[in-house]
Amino acid sequence: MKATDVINDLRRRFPNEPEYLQAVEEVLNTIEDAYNEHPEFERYNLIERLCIPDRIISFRVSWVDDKGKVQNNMGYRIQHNNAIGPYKGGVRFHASVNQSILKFLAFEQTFKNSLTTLAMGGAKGGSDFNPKGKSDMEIMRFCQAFIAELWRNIGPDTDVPAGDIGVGGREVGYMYGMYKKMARENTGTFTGKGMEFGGSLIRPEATGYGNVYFLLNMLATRGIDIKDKRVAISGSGNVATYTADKLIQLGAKVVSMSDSDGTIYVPDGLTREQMDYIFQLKNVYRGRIREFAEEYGCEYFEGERPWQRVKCDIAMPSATQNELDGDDARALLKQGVIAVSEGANMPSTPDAVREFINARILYAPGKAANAGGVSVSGLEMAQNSQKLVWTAEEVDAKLRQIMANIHEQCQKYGKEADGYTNYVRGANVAGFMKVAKAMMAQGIL
Ligand code: NDP
Ligand code: 2IT
Repeated sequence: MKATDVINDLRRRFPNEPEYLQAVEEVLNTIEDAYNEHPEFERYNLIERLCIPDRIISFRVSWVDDKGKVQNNMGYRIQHNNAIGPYKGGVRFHASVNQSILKFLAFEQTFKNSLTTLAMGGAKGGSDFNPKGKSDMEIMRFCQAFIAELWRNIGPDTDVPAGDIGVGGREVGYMYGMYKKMARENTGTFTGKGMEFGGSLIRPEATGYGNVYFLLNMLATRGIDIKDKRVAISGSGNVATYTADKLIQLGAKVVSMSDSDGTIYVPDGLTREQMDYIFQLKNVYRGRIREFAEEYGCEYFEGERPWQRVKCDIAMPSATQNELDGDDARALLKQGVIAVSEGANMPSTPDAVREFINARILYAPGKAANAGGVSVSGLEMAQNSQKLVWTAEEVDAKLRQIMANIHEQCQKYGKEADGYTNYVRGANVAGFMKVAKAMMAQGIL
Protein backbone atom coordinates (compact mmCIF):
# COMPACT_ATOMS: atom_id res chain seq x y z
CA MET A 1 0.00 0.00 0.00
CA LYS A 2 1.21 3.43 -0.87
CA ALA A 3 -0.54 5.95 1.37
CA THR A 4 -0.37 8.73 -1.23
CA ASP A 5 -2.05 6.54 -3.88
CA VAL A 6 -4.91 5.60 -1.55
CA ILE A 7 -5.40 9.22 -0.51
CA ASN A 8 -5.32 10.48 -4.09
CA ASP A 9 -7.95 7.94 -5.04
CA LEU A 10 -10.18 8.95 -2.11
CA ARG A 11 -9.64 12.60 -3.02
CA ARG A 12 -10.91 11.88 -6.53
CA ARG A 13 -13.94 9.99 -5.24
CA PHE A 14 -14.86 12.33 -2.37
CA PRO A 15 -13.63 15.74 -3.52
CA ASN A 16 -15.98 17.76 -1.32
CA GLU A 17 -15.03 16.16 1.99
CA PRO A 18 -11.94 18.02 3.29
CA GLU A 19 -12.23 17.02 6.97
CA TYR A 20 -12.68 13.35 6.07
CA LEU A 21 -9.65 13.44 3.74
CA GLN A 22 -7.58 15.25 6.41
CA ALA A 23 -8.30 12.58 9.03
CA VAL A 24 -7.65 9.71 6.61
CA GLU A 25 -4.41 11.23 5.36
CA GLU A 26 -3.00 11.57 8.88
CA VAL A 27 -3.80 7.97 9.76
CA LEU A 28 -2.56 6.45 6.49
CA ASN A 29 0.75 8.30 6.62
CA THR A 30 1.47 6.92 10.08
CA ILE A 31 0.31 3.31 9.58
CA GLU A 32 1.85 2.76 6.13
CA ASP A 33 4.94 0.89 7.38
CA ALA A 34 3.07 -1.27 9.88
CA TYR A 35 0.48 -2.12 7.21
CA ASN A 36 3.09 -3.12 4.67
CA GLU A 37 4.63 -5.60 7.10
CA HIS A 38 1.47 -7.67 6.51
CA PRO A 39 1.15 -8.58 2.81
CA GLU A 40 -2.12 -10.39 3.61
CA PHE A 41 -3.73 -7.00 4.42
CA GLU A 42 -3.02 -5.77 0.92
CA ARG A 43 -4.35 -8.99 -0.67
CA TYR A 44 -7.65 -8.31 1.08
CA ASN A 45 -7.58 -4.58 0.15
CA LEU A 46 -8.10 -3.93 3.81
CA ILE A 47 -7.15 -0.28 3.66
CA GLU A 48 -9.96 0.80 1.37
CA ARG A 49 -12.47 -1.18 3.39
CA LEU A 50 -11.21 0.54 6.52
CA CYS A 51 -11.38 4.07 5.08
CA ILE A 52 -14.83 3.91 3.47
CA PRO A 53 -17.71 3.67 5.98
CA ASP A 54 -19.84 0.52 6.07
CA ARG A 55 -22.89 2.68 5.43
CA ILE A 56 -24.20 6.24 5.56
CA ILE A 57 -27.76 6.85 6.64
CA SER A 58 -29.05 10.31 5.77
CA PHE A 59 -32.52 11.75 6.07
CA ARG A 60 -34.64 14.91 6.38
CA VAL A 61 -35.78 15.93 9.85
CA SER A 62 -38.93 18.06 9.81
CA TRP A 63 -40.19 19.69 12.98
CA VAL A 64 -42.37 22.63 14.06
CA ASP A 65 -40.81 25.59 15.90
CA ASP A 66 -42.47 27.67 18.64
CA LYS A 67 -43.88 30.12 16.08
CA GLY A 68 -45.63 27.29 14.24
CA LYS A 69 -43.17 27.39 11.36
CA VAL A 70 -42.04 24.11 9.79
CA GLN A 71 -38.26 23.68 9.90
CA ASN A 72 -36.23 21.13 7.93
CA ASN A 73 -32.79 19.87 8.84
CA MET A 74 -30.54 17.09 7.61
CA GLY A 75 -29.97 14.07 9.84
CA TYR A 76 -27.16 11.51 9.50
CA ARG A 77 -25.68 8.39 11.02
CA ILE A 78 -22.36 7.15 9.66
CA GLN A 79 -21.82 3.50 10.62
CA HIS A 80 -18.14 3.27 9.91
CA ASN A 81 -16.87 -0.11 11.11
CA ASN A 82 -18.20 -2.84 13.43
CA ALA A 83 -15.38 -5.38 13.26
CA ILE A 84 -14.69 -5.31 16.99
CA GLY A 85 -18.14 -4.52 18.41
CA PRO A 86 -21.43 -2.69 17.84
CA TYR A 87 -21.22 0.70 16.13
CA LYS A 88 -20.60 3.31 18.84
CA GLY A 89 -20.16 7.06 18.79
CA GLY A 90 -21.73 10.39 19.57
CA VAL A 91 -24.33 12.62 17.94
CA ARG A 92 -23.49 16.24 17.10
CA PHE A 93 -26.02 19.06 16.68
CA HIS A 94 -24.32 22.12 15.19
CA ALA A 95 -25.08 24.38 12.22
CA SER A 96 -21.77 23.35 10.61
CA VAL A 97 -22.55 19.61 10.52
CA ASN A 98 -22.25 17.96 7.11
CA GLN A 99 -21.32 14.55 5.74
CA SER A 100 -17.60 15.29 5.60
CA ILE A 101 -17.40 16.27 9.27
CA LEU A 102 -19.37 13.23 10.41
CA LYS A 103 -17.31 10.91 8.19
CA PHE A 104 -14.09 12.21 9.73
CA LEU A 105 -15.53 11.77 13.22
CA ALA A 106 -16.77 8.21 12.52
CA PHE A 107 -13.40 7.27 11.02
CA GLU A 108 -11.51 8.63 14.05
CA GLN A 109 -13.97 6.97 16.42
CA THR A 110 -13.14 3.55 14.96
CA PHE A 111 -9.47 3.85 15.99
CA LYS A 112 -10.29 5.52 19.31
CA ASN A 113 -12.76 2.82 20.29
CA SER A 114 -10.23 0.17 19.37
CA LEU A 115 -7.72 1.79 21.73
CA THR A 116 -10.12 1.72 24.69
CA THR A 117 -9.69 -2.09 25.00
CA LEU A 118 -13.51 -2.43 25.03
CA ALA A 119 -15.61 -4.06 22.30
CA MET A 120 -16.95 -1.10 20.34
CA GLY A 121 -16.99 -0.32 16.62
CA GLY A 122 -16.99 3.23 15.24
CA ALA A 123 -19.88 5.52 14.28
CA LYS A 124 -21.00 9.14 14.42
CA GLY A 125 -24.24 10.94 13.77
CA GLY A 126 -25.80 14.34 13.91
CA SER A 127 -27.64 17.16 12.30
CA ASP A 128 -27.12 20.69 11.00
CA PHE A 129 -29.80 21.74 13.52
CA ASN A 130 -28.54 24.77 15.46
CA PRO A 131 -29.52 24.43 19.13
CA LYS A 132 -28.51 28.01 20.02
CA GLY A 133 -31.47 30.07 21.25
CA LYS A 134 -33.96 27.20 20.89
CA SER A 135 -36.53 26.67 23.63
CA ASP A 136 -36.63 23.45 25.61
CA MET A 137 -39.77 22.38 23.74
CA GLU A 138 -38.10 23.02 20.37
CA ILE A 139 -35.13 20.90 21.43
CA MET A 140 -37.50 18.13 22.46
CA ARG A 141 -39.50 18.24 19.23
CA PHE A 142 -36.33 18.20 17.17
CA CYS A 143 -34.86 15.24 19.10
CA GLN A 144 -38.11 13.31 18.68
CA ALA A 145 -38.26 14.00 14.94
CA PHE A 146 -34.60 12.96 14.57
CA ILE A 147 -35.22 9.65 16.34
CA ALA A 148 -38.54 8.98 14.60
CA GLU A 149 -36.36 8.35 11.56
CA LEU A 150 -33.15 6.98 13.10
CA TRP A 151 -34.56 4.50 15.61
CA ARG A 152 -34.76 1.61 13.11
CA ASN A 153 -31.01 1.72 12.54
CA ILE A 154 -29.82 1.64 16.16
CA GLY A 155 -30.10 -0.81 19.04
CA PRO A 156 -28.23 -2.07 22.11
CA ASP A 157 -26.15 -4.57 20.14
CA THR A 158 -26.12 -2.84 16.74
CA ASP A 159 -25.43 0.87 17.20
CA VAL A 160 -25.33 2.88 20.44
CA PRO A 161 -25.30 6.71 20.09
CA ALA A 162 -24.25 9.24 22.76
CA GLY A 163 -23.52 12.97 23.08
CA ASP A 164 -21.09 15.32 21.34
CA ILE A 165 -21.20 19.06 20.50
CA GLY A 166 -24.70 20.38 21.17
CA VAL A 167 -25.86 17.06 22.61
CA GLY A 168 -25.68 16.57 26.38
CA GLY A 169 -27.81 14.93 29.06
CA ARG A 170 -30.97 16.82 28.09
CA GLU A 171 -30.82 15.84 24.41
CA VAL A 172 -29.83 12.23 25.15
CA GLY A 173 -32.83 12.03 27.51
CA TYR A 174 -35.26 13.21 24.81
CA MET A 175 -33.73 10.96 22.15
CA TYR A 176 -33.68 7.93 24.43
CA GLY A 177 -37.31 8.55 25.46
CA MET A 178 -38.44 8.59 21.83
CA TYR A 179 -36.30 5.57 20.96
CA LYS A 180 -37.80 3.57 23.82
CA LYS A 181 -41.32 4.46 22.70
CA MET A 182 -40.70 3.47 19.07
CA ALA A 183 -38.67 0.31 19.73
CA ARG A 184 -40.74 -0.79 22.73
CA GLU A 185 -37.68 -1.85 24.67
CA ASN A 186 -35.69 -0.57 27.65
CA THR A 187 -32.24 -1.81 26.88
CA GLY A 188 -30.11 1.33 27.12
CA THR A 189 -29.52 2.05 23.44
CA PHE A 190 -27.90 5.39 24.30
CA THR A 191 -25.07 6.28 26.64
CA GLY A 192 -24.83 9.48 28.62
CA LYS A 193 -28.32 8.80 29.97
CA GLY A 194 -29.60 10.30 33.23
CA MET A 195 -28.72 8.41 36.41
CA GLU A 196 -32.42 7.64 37.00
CA PHE A 197 -32.74 5.59 33.81
CA GLY A 198 -29.55 3.64 33.27
CA GLY A 199 -26.82 6.27 33.10
CA SER A 200 -23.37 5.71 34.53
CA LEU A 201 -21.74 7.73 37.27
CA ILE A 202 -18.71 9.66 35.93
CA ARG A 203 -19.95 9.62 32.30
CA PRO A 204 -20.45 13.43 32.26
CA GLU A 205 -16.96 13.91 33.70
CA ALA A 206 -15.27 11.13 31.74
CA THR A 207 -13.85 12.88 28.67
CA GLY A 208 -12.34 15.80 30.61
CA TYR A 209 -11.12 13.67 33.52
CA GLY A 210 -9.75 11.08 31.11
CA ASN A 211 -7.81 13.73 29.22
CA VAL A 212 -6.22 14.95 32.45
CA TYR A 213 -5.34 11.35 33.41
CA PHE A 214 -3.72 10.90 30.02
CA LEU A 215 -1.80 14.16 30.47
CA LEU A 216 -0.55 12.98 33.88
CA ASN A 217 0.77 9.80 32.26
CA MET A 218 2.60 11.86 29.64
CA LEU A 219 4.04 14.30 32.20
CA ALA A 220 5.25 11.38 34.34
CA THR A 221 7.49 10.19 31.48
CA ARG A 222 9.44 13.45 31.94
CA GLY A 223 9.10 13.66 35.71
CA ILE A 224 6.93 16.82 35.51
CA ASP A 225 4.39 17.71 38.23
CA ILE A 226 1.02 19.20 37.20
CA LYS A 227 0.82 21.40 40.29
CA ASP A 228 0.92 25.15 39.53
CA LYS A 229 1.22 24.53 35.78
CA ARG A 230 -0.73 27.09 33.75
CA VAL A 231 -3.19 25.36 31.44
CA ALA A 232 -5.00 27.05 28.54
CA ILE A 233 -8.30 25.34 27.66
CA SER A 234 -10.51 26.20 24.70
CA GLY A 235 -14.25 25.63 24.80
CA SER A 236 -16.54 25.78 27.82
CA GLY A 237 -18.77 22.80 27.16
CA ASN A 238 -18.84 19.30 28.59
CA VAL A 239 -15.24 18.37 27.81
CA ALA A 240 -13.68 21.75 28.67
CA THR A 241 -15.47 22.23 32.00
CA TYR A 242 -14.65 18.79 33.42
CA THR A 243 -11.06 19.13 32.23
CA ALA A 244 -10.85 22.38 34.18
CA ASP A 245 -12.61 20.82 37.18
CA LYS A 246 -10.05 18.01 37.47
CA LEU A 247 -7.09 20.34 36.88
CA ILE A 248 -8.24 22.63 39.70
CA GLN A 249 -8.61 19.58 41.99
CA LEU A 250 -4.96 18.76 41.22
CA GLY A 251 -3.65 22.26 41.93
CA ALA A 252 -3.03 23.35 38.33
CA LYS A 253 -3.98 26.85 37.12
CA VAL A 254 -6.69 27.02 34.48
CA VAL A 255 -5.89 30.33 32.80
CA SER A 256 -8.40 30.38 29.94
CA MET A 257 -11.69 29.06 28.62
CA SER A 258 -13.61 30.12 25.52
CA ASP A 259 -16.67 29.75 23.33
CA SER A 260 -17.29 30.57 19.70
CA ASP A 261 -17.51 34.30 20.59
CA GLY A 262 -14.25 34.75 22.49
CA THR A 263 -11.77 33.83 25.23
CA ILE A 264 -11.48 34.71 28.92
CA TYR A 265 -7.99 35.11 30.40
CA VAL A 266 -7.41 34.57 34.13
CA PRO A 267 -3.60 34.63 34.67
CA ASP A 268 -3.75 33.42 38.31
CA GLY A 269 -6.07 30.53 37.44
CA LEU A 270 -9.80 30.03 37.99
CA THR A 271 -10.90 29.59 41.61
CA ARG A 272 -13.31 26.82 42.55
CA GLU A 273 -16.06 29.41 43.01
CA GLN A 274 -15.42 30.85 39.54
CA MET A 275 -15.48 27.34 38.08
CA ASP A 276 -18.86 26.70 39.68
CA TYR A 277 -20.10 29.94 38.10
CA ILE A 278 -19.01 28.68 34.66
CA PHE A 279 -20.81 25.34 35.21
CA GLN A 280 -24.01 27.24 36.08
CA LEU A 281 -23.57 29.72 33.25
CA LYS A 282 -23.07 27.04 30.62
CA ASN A 283 -25.30 24.20 31.78
CA VAL A 284 -28.20 26.00 33.47
CA TYR A 285 -28.47 29.46 31.90
CA ARG A 286 -26.81 28.44 28.61
CA GLY A 287 -25.08 31.83 28.55
CA ARG A 288 -21.90 33.15 26.90
CA ILE A 289 -18.36 33.09 28.33
CA ARG A 290 -18.30 36.89 27.93
CA GLU A 291 -20.70 37.04 30.91
CA PHE A 292 -17.98 35.54 33.10
CA ALA A 293 -15.63 38.38 32.16
CA GLU A 294 -18.37 40.89 33.00
CA GLU A 295 -19.05 39.22 36.36
CA TYR A 296 -15.42 38.90 37.47
CA GLY A 297 -13.79 41.75 35.55
CA CYS A 298 -11.14 39.61 33.85
CA GLU A 299 -9.67 40.11 30.39
CA TYR A 300 -11.84 38.99 27.47
CA PHE A 301 -10.57 38.60 23.90
CA GLU A 302 -13.57 39.02 21.64
CA GLY A 303 -13.53 36.78 18.56
CA GLU A 304 -10.20 35.16 19.55
CA ARG A 305 -9.08 31.68 20.51
CA PRO A 306 -6.71 31.25 23.49
CA TRP A 307 -3.53 30.23 21.68
CA GLN A 308 -1.96 33.56 20.67
CA ARG A 309 -2.25 35.72 23.77
CA VAL A 310 -2.68 33.49 26.80
CA LYS A 311 0.50 32.62 28.75
CA CYS A 312 0.52 28.90 29.49
CA ASP A 313 2.66 25.77 30.01
CA ILE A 314 0.08 23.31 28.70
CA ALA A 315 -2.66 23.60 26.06
CA MET A 316 -5.83 21.48 26.05
CA PRO A 317 -7.95 22.34 22.98
CA SER A 318 -11.48 21.15 23.83
CA ALA A 319 -13.87 22.93 21.46
CA THR A 320 -13.85 21.70 17.85
CA GLN A 321 -11.87 20.51 14.80
CA ASN A 322 -9.11 22.66 13.26
CA GLU A 323 -9.27 25.26 16.04
CA LEU A 324 -5.48 25.39 16.48
CA ASP A 325 -3.44 26.10 13.34
CA GLY A 326 0.25 26.27 12.49
CA ASP A 327 0.58 29.91 13.60
CA ASP A 328 -1.09 29.10 16.90
CA ALA A 329 1.27 26.14 17.39
CA ARG A 330 4.31 28.32 16.68
CA ALA A 331 3.04 30.94 19.16
CA LEU A 332 2.58 28.26 21.83
CA LEU A 333 6.02 26.77 21.21
CA LYS A 334 7.63 30.21 21.26
CA GLN A 335 6.42 30.75 24.81
CA GLY A 336 7.71 27.31 25.83
CA VAL A 337 4.61 25.13 26.01
CA ILE A 338 5.57 21.64 27.26
CA ALA A 339 2.47 19.60 26.45
CA VAL A 340 -0.65 19.63 24.29
CA SER A 341 -3.40 17.12 25.07
CA GLU A 342 -6.48 17.19 22.87
CA GLY A 343 -9.97 17.06 24.37
CA ALA A 344 -11.62 17.82 21.04
CA ASN A 345 -11.48 15.61 17.95
CA MET A 346 -8.78 16.76 15.49
CA PRO A 347 -8.47 20.29 16.95
CA SER A 348 -4.93 20.78 15.60
CA THR A 349 -4.39 21.25 11.86
CA PRO A 350 -1.77 19.05 10.14
CA ASP A 351 0.63 22.02 10.15
CA ALA A 352 0.21 22.42 13.93
CA VAL A 353 0.70 18.69 14.55
CA ARG A 354 3.95 18.78 12.56
CA GLU A 355 5.19 21.72 14.63
CA PHE A 356 4.49 19.95 17.93
CA ILE A 357 6.14 16.71 16.87
CA ASN A 358 9.18 18.44 15.35
CA ALA A 359 9.61 20.38 18.60
CA ARG A 360 9.53 17.05 20.50
CA ILE A 361 7.00 18.28 23.05
CA LEU A 362 4.47 15.93 24.66
CA TYR A 363 1.61 15.89 22.16
CA ALA A 364 -1.45 13.63 22.49
CA PRO A 365 -3.98 13.42 19.62
CA GLY A 366 -7.67 13.41 20.49
CA LYS A 367 -8.23 9.78 19.61
CA ALA A 368 -5.96 8.82 22.51
CA ALA A 369 -6.43 11.68 24.96
CA ASN A 370 -10.20 12.10 24.74
CA ALA A 371 -11.04 8.38 24.66
CA GLY A 372 -12.18 8.49 28.30
CA GLY A 373 -15.65 9.62 27.23
CA VAL A 374 -16.41 6.70 24.99
CA SER A 375 -14.65 4.37 27.44
CA VAL A 376 -17.12 5.21 30.18
CA SER A 377 -19.86 4.90 27.57
CA GLY A 378 -18.59 1.33 27.12
CA LEU A 379 -18.78 0.89 30.89
CA GLU A 380 -22.35 2.26 30.84
CA MET A 381 -23.23 -0.39 28.23
CA ALA A 382 -21.68 -3.06 30.45
CA GLN A 383 -23.70 -1.88 33.46
CA ASN A 384 -26.92 -1.81 31.38
CA SER A 385 -26.31 -5.38 30.20
CA GLN A 386 -25.77 -6.51 33.78
CA LYS A 387 -28.66 -4.34 35.00
CA LEU A 388 -26.36 -3.06 37.73
CA VAL A 389 -24.97 0.33 38.73
CA TRP A 390 -21.33 0.65 39.72
CA THR A 391 -20.09 3.25 42.22
CA ALA A 392 -18.33 6.43 41.11
CA GLU A 393 -15.10 5.10 42.62
CA GLU A 394 -15.30 1.88 40.61
CA VAL A 395 -15.96 3.70 37.34
CA ASP A 396 -13.25 6.30 37.99
CA ALA A 397 -10.71 3.58 38.81
CA LYS A 398 -11.57 1.76 35.56
CA LEU A 399 -11.28 5.03 33.63
CA ARG A 400 -7.82 5.70 35.07
CA GLN A 401 -6.76 2.17 34.17
CA ILE A 402 -8.03 2.50 30.60
CA MET A 403 -6.24 5.83 30.08
CA ALA A 404 -3.00 4.33 31.46
CA ASN A 405 -3.44 1.40 29.09
CA ILE A 406 -3.96 3.68 26.07
CA HIS A 407 -0.85 5.60 27.07
CA GLU A 408 1.09 2.36 27.24
CA GLN A 409 -0.12 1.29 23.78
CA CYS A 410 0.94 4.68 22.36
CA GLN A 411 4.39 4.22 23.84
CA LYS A 412 4.69 0.68 22.55
CA TYR A 413 3.85 1.60 18.94
CA GLY A 414 5.04 5.21 18.92
CA LYS A 415 8.63 5.14 20.21
CA GLU A 416 11.05 6.68 17.73
CA ALA A 417 14.79 6.08 17.31
CA ASP A 418 15.71 9.08 19.49
CA GLY A 419 13.49 7.83 22.32
CA TYR A 420 10.69 10.34 21.63
CA THR A 421 7.16 8.99 21.85
CA ASN A 422 5.17 9.95 18.77
CA TYR A 423 1.70 9.55 20.25
CA VAL A 424 0.08 10.15 16.85
CA ARG A 425 1.82 7.18 15.28
CA GLY A 426 1.41 5.11 18.44
CA ALA A 427 -2.34 5.69 18.68
CA ASN A 428 -2.94 5.14 14.97
CA VAL A 429 -0.92 1.94 14.70
CA ALA A 430 -2.26 0.42 17.93
CA GLY A 431 -5.86 1.32 17.04
CA PHE A 432 -5.46 0.07 13.48
CA MET A 433 -3.87 -3.30 14.28
CA LYS A 434 -6.75 -4.56 16.38
CA VAL A 435 -9.40 -3.54 13.83
CA ALA A 436 -7.33 -4.96 10.95
CA LYS A 437 -6.89 -8.35 12.61
CA ALA A 438 -10.61 -8.53 13.43
CA MET A 439 -11.50 -7.67 9.82
CA MET A 440 -9.10 -10.27 8.44
CA ALA A 441 -10.58 -12.97 10.66
CA GLN A 442 -14.13 -12.20 9.55
CA GLY A 443 -13.62 -12.29 5.76
CA ILE A 444 -14.68 -9.86 3.04
CA LEU A 445 -17.89 -8.19 4.21
P1 NDP B 1 -20.27 21.04 23.96
O1 NDP B 1 -21.37 21.33 23.02
O2 NDP B 1 -20.59 20.71 25.37
O3 NDP B 1 -19.23 22.27 23.99
C1 NDP B 1 -18.61 22.70 22.84
C2 NDP B 1 -17.76 23.91 23.16
O4 NDP B 1 -16.93 24.21 22.04
C3 NDP B 1 -18.59 25.16 23.43
O5 NDP B 1 -17.91 26.00 24.30
C4 NDP B 1 -18.69 25.75 22.03
O6 NDP B 1 -18.92 27.15 22.01
C5 NDP B 1 -17.33 25.45 21.46
N1 NDP B 1 -17.42 25.30 20.01
C6 NDP B 1 -18.14 24.38 19.33
N2 NDP B 1 -18.04 24.57 18.01
C7 NDP B 1 -17.23 25.62 17.85
C8 NDP B 1 -16.73 26.30 16.73
N3 NDP B 1 -17.07 25.91 15.48
N4 NDP B 1 -15.89 27.34 16.94
C9 NDP B 1 -15.56 27.74 18.19
N5 NDP B 1 -16.02 27.13 19.31
C10 NDP B 1 -16.83 26.10 19.13
O7 NDP B 1 -19.42 19.87 23.28
P2 NDP B 1 -18.37 18.86 23.95
O8 NDP B 1 -17.66 19.53 25.06
O9 NDP B 1 -19.08 17.59 24.18
O10 NDP B 1 -17.36 18.61 22.73
C11 NDP B 1 -16.19 19.38 22.51
C12 NDP B 1 -15.21 18.59 21.65
O11 NDP B 1 -14.87 17.38 22.32
C13 NDP B 1 -15.72 18.16 20.28
O12 NDP B 1 -14.66 18.17 19.37
C14 NDP B 1 -16.19 16.73 20.51
O13 NDP B 1 -16.19 15.99 19.32
C15 NDP B 1 -15.11 16.26 21.47
N6 NDP B 1 -15.42 15.10 22.30
C16 NDP B 1 -16.54 15.06 23.08
C17 NDP B 1 -16.78 13.96 23.89
C18 NDP B 1 -17.94 13.90 24.81
O14 NDP B 1 -18.05 12.92 25.55
N7 NDP B 1 -18.82 14.90 24.87
C19 NDP B 1 -15.90 12.80 23.87
C20 NDP B 1 -14.70 12.97 23.07
C21 NDP B 1 -14.51 14.08 22.31
P3 NDP B 1 -20.37 27.70 21.60
O15 NDP B 1 -21.24 27.43 22.78
O16 NDP B 1 -20.16 29.15 21.35
O17 NDP B 1 -20.80 26.95 20.38
O1 2IT C 1 -16.05 11.75 20.26
C1 2IT C 1 -16.40 10.97 21.15
O2 2IT C 1 -15.69 10.05 21.55
C2 2IT C 1 -17.72 11.19 21.77
N1 2IT C 1 -18.40 12.15 21.43
C3 2IT C 1 -18.25 10.20 22.76
C4 2IT C 1 -18.85 9.01 22.07
C5 2IT C 1 -19.57 8.06 22.96
O3 2IT C 1 -20.15 7.12 22.40
O4 2IT C 1 -19.56 8.19 24.19
